Amino acid sequence: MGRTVYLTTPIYYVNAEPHIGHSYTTILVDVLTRYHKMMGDRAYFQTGTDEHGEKIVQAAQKRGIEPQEYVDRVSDLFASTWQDIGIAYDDFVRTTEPRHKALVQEVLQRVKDKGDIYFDEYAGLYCVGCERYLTATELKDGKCPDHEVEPKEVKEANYFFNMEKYKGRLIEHIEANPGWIRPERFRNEVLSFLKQPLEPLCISRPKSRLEWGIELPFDDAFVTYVWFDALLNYVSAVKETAKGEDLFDALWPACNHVIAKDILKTHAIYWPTMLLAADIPLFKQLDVHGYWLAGDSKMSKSLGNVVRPGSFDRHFGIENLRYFFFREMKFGRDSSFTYELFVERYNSDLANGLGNLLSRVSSICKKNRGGAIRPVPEVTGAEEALIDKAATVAQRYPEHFEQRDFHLAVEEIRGLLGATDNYINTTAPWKLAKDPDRAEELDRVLYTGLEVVRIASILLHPIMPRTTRTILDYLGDERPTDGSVPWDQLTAWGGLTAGHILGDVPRMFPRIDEKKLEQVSAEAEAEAARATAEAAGAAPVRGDFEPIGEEIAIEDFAKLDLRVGVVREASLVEGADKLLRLMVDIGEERPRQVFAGIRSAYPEPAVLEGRHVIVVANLKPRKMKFGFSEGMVLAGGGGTDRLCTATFKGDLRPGDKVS
Ligand code: ME8
Repeated sequence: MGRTVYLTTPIYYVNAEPHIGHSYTTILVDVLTRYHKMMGDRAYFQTGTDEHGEKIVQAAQKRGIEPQEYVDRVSDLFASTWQDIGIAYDDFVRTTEPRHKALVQEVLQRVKDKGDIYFDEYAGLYCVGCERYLTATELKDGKCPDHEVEPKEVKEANYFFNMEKYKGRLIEHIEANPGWIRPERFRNEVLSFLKQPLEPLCISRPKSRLEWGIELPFDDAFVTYVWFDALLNYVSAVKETAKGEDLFDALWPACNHVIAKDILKTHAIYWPTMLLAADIPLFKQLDVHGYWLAGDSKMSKSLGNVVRPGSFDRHFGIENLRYFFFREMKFGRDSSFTYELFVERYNSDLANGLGNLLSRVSSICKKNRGGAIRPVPEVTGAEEALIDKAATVAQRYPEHFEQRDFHLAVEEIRGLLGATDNYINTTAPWKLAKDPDRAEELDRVLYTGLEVVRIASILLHPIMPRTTRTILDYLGDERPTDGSVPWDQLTAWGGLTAGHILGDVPRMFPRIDEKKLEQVSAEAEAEAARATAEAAGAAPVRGDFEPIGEEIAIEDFAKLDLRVGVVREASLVEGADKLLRLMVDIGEERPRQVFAGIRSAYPEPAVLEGRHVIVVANLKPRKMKFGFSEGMVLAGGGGTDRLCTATFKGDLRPGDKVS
């Protein structure tokens, strides 16, 4: 086993749905995790949601629901979005969980006992969007530069944490560890900020103003300020993981935070001073990236210019977005996100680049060699140049990843693919195929073209895991990329296996045309207009959540005649291992016969007898092998092991309408 790495994303506020900005950091950490695993390291990936604070309460109030119900809903949305787009995190922490609350209270007590927390009165300018007091120098035209709203003046008695006491030790640490905050620009920014005295950090909110938070262990009239609470997630969730393990000693020394620059101050000043006060060693690394911009502004829910990961995935494929992220953004700098730019990069690098190289070489191989990969041929100067280039790219790739120069790694892969494209154009295998005397040359060119695609797929694997797995399987390289095969071996020239027969060419990276681009951009604009109106205070025009499938109108729904049914008889169906035969009474002369695919959940069907269910009563009867099915019974959890019929609590009668 190589090194251990503990990678974290920020825990996101649940006042907004996940958008492309959050997705970037989460995808970045997912890619880093996969990269480390491929290199043979132990990588642990944690993300989660930040659920306390004023703006969460405001968001819940706006929807007329309790904060707990609201945070449950949006936290689930974050977790399911990450799962839907293939993010492989190890733990998802929520700040409303008992494991987290307990640690926050323990740390507060410890710091209080040390004398670093005191009670005082304070007046300042508070930005609810940032959930912190801003200093006058941070304002732009009197407004918060990130949220473009004027902060409000707040004056109240609260508990304060004496950050100034730890400033000297923090400066020493930053100076002694030049790479601790990366890129260097941000390190310098922090050092220059630390030249001024550090104002005490207000770490409480009186319950009279805000009840939604973790109660202070030493004063039950107050809750903990959301940042003092949130930052501790990085410790609480490894002290007690979701599986109940204590991984703190193993992981904490290897903790690498990844954030955007909006939360630099909280992570580079609040957090380390908190750790010093709590006698917890400092984290290992802070990596800070720039913003994805829409036009000139940071993409954010409050500014109403968001792009949602789920809808992006449906339109264009999430792995293509992952590629775009890594190709486009220089770590630490801002980058623009537009659909036009995405499509341009996709078409040139993936449709015309990697995809085209794979399909043109494959089709010549299939046409002239029956798809068979021949043994590694003798090489000439032209191939040697490519082999050297591939070796250099593979050798520098980990250096670029370690330095967070991801765009350079991608640039070099593009260079390798471009050089191979030129090589194919020059060697013209389609011409070689017509000349039987040049069979050996053809073998060499086909091998070289496909071997470069294989190596490029290994290199792109952390960025596009599913897509590259498809290509690697197609090329016959089924070796695992989990570190069990050393990196040098995976990327060494000659990995294609002689004798492998190519199957059907996977249809990769179809070109995206103008029409599709226009359609998606128009939808995105409409969505942005809706979100902007809502952010400006208008009542939600429609629910915040994206439609899961195709939307239907209320008139479509009204066509369904749903009725309460009571199961009178339930039995197995011979010769159908998924079905049960139910006789369901919906208040008609005789019960209806319904065949339902729920046998896996009810191996003893008699338990259903007497149960109230929902029946689709106006479904056209369907003739089946075993007789007519005269309706449908609704069940939840299809495709999972949680399958069960929908039922009622309450005194309903057969035939009652369900609406
Ligand atoms: O700040 N470009 O949560 P948050 C790039 N709860 N990254 C972006 C982005 C954009 N346009 N928009 C968001 C919080 N992000 C706190 C964190 S941690 C203890 C508490 C990403 O929901 C980026 O990682 O406002 C940024 O730092 C984070 O989302 C802010 O998420």
